This record gives sequence, C-alpha cells and structure tokens, in this order.
Amino acid sequence: MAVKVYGKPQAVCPQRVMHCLVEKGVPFELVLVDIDAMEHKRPEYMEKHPFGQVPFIADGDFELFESRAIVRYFAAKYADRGPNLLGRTPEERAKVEQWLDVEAINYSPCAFAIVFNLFLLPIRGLPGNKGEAVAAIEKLDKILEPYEKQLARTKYLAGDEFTLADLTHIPVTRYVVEHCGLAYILDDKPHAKAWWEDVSSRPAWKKVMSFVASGASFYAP
Ligand SMILES: N[C@@H](CCC(=O)N[C@@H](CS)C(=O)NCC(=O)O)C(=O)O
Repeated sequence: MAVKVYGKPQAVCPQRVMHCLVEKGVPFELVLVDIDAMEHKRPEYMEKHPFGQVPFIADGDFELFESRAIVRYFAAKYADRGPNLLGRTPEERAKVEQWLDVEAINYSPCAFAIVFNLFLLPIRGLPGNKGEAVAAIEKLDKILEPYEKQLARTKYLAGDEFTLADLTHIPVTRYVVEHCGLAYILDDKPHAKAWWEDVSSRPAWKKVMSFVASGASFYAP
C-alpha cells in the first residue's frame, strides 16, 4: 500500500515530506486536507493530528505527524535508496541534526513571517503587516551570515553531500525567493546563492513542483 501524505500540496510542510519521498523514489498518495477550508481542524482529522496541522502520514499501519520527524523516518527507512540524507557516521549525523535544528528554530519561523505577511495574507486580499515583514527580512539577512560562512567551507550545510539539513529549507525558501521578491537577499552571499541555485534545481524538487502544479493525487517514480 502506498504511503499516504495528508496535506495541502502548496503548503511548505507537506512539500518537505513529498520532496523526501521523491528523493528516495517512494510512491505516495496525496490526501488533500484543505487548510483554507479549515479541514485540518475537523474532529476526524484531529484524531490523526492532535494539533490540527499538516502534514500527517500513514505508512501502512504506522502513522506520524511533524514534517521533520517524518522526513527523518523516511530517510532512515529508505537509507539504502537514493541519496544518503542522514549522514553516515555519528559525527555526520550530528551535523545534519545541528542544521535541522537551526532550520526549525532560527530560519523557518523568520522566513515564515515574511511569507505570511508578503504573500499568504495578500493573496487572500488581506493586508500583510509591513513592519513585521521588514523586521523579519532584516533578521533573515543576519541569520544567513553564518550560512554564508558554512557554505564557503562545505558545498552543503552539513558537509559535502546533500542531506535533510538542506532539504528542509527548500520549500519555505522558494516562497521567500520566488513569491516575496527577495531573491536579492542572497546577492551579497555568493556561497549561499550558489547553494540555493543548486538545491532548488535538484531533479527531485523539480518533480515535486510539477506534481503540485499538476493537481495529481498519486506520485509514482
Ligand atoms: N512543526 C509542524 C508545523 C506544521 C504546520 O505549521 N503546518 C502548516 C502548513 S505548512 C499548517 O498546518 N498550517 C495551518 C495551521 O497551523 O492551522 C511540522 O513541521 O509539521
């Protein structure tokens, strides 16, 4: 039975999970949970995800929520398929975990504040908070300075191989760069810019984008 990914395909967190599955060549079914229609707060969905968010996955009888826990699970389950996304030694794994924490704790909340105010509210006809957006842009610019230093030393965040540390950044960064007009934020950070060009042109990520645009419910490699 194919893995089921519950979520709205345009949302950042389900995209993180779909990207991991595509990197690993794992087929999946997307079960639409329309967060704009508040389907994620319906009692039957909240039985699956007690915090009422997307994504949620079912892999046979095994069920899980939290996008980063889900990608860790699939990266471990399919360690012998596709790219190694977790690191091979305890030291490599620790570096991957370090950058996964940076992404979850420092980077994404700040990037999300930008996307929320400059994209998600405006497309719903609501005014974004410009002050909050400007403060978040300044903060993101500072957060990217250690990224630039790291990416001057290694090709990817956790070393010279693409891992979950890079993958988890991609969906929200795409919204920042492509939908909020902020590509310029990387202009004075040549290594971070080259990293973004590299990770955002990965064939698996492009397949995710085509899948989302197609409106399809099933992905098969
Ligand atoms: N930490 C959670 C965050 C999940 C999350 O914020 N999902 C968003 C979509 S990307 C959502 O469900 N938004 C609707 C809501 O929170 O009510 C994860 O990574 O899965």
